[in-house]
Amino acid sequence: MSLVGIVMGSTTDLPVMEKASTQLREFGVAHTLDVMSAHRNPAKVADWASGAADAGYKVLIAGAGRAAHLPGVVAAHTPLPVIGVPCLSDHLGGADALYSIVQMPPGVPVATVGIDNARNAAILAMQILALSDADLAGRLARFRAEQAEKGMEHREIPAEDPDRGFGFQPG
Ligand code: AIR
Repeated sequence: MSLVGIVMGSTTDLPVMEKASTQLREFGVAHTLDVMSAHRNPAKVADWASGAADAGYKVLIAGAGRAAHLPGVVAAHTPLPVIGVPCLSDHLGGADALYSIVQMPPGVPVATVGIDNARNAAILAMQILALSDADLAGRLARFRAEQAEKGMEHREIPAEDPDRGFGFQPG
């Protein structure tokens, strides 16, 4: 059964939103990907979002660009937590979608990640799922440990060669 539902406003968003799917696959979390627009397919969006909890989803990820109303509309139709991904378009550097998604008025929140940061949306979804799933919590802990390992570098710089150590490529 799919635990995470990923939805996006257009196939244009697919290259970004696929990163959420890739990350969830790496975590071994079953999920679905759907494309539907909040203004081109409003009835379909309402239908999908209002049925999501009964369908077994636990978290929804919604990505859109420009006047990115999809995450807010999805959140309006479900009690499930919704994570919004502002997608970069060819105007305004993605700030249009970011502000649209992050500025939900009080009452119906959308947890918003950075512009095009669908990967973080998947990790956040995993963290929510891990609250009630010890196995997922273990996978998340391993992911954190691997990440910590990759992010560190240690070099010994001999005193007689003061230039070494600057501009090195971590290897
Ligand atoms: N969009 C589509 N319907 C509602 C919105 N906000 C967004 C898509 C995409 C952008 O408009 O999420 O990021 C351009 O979509 P398209 O289909 O015109 O290329």
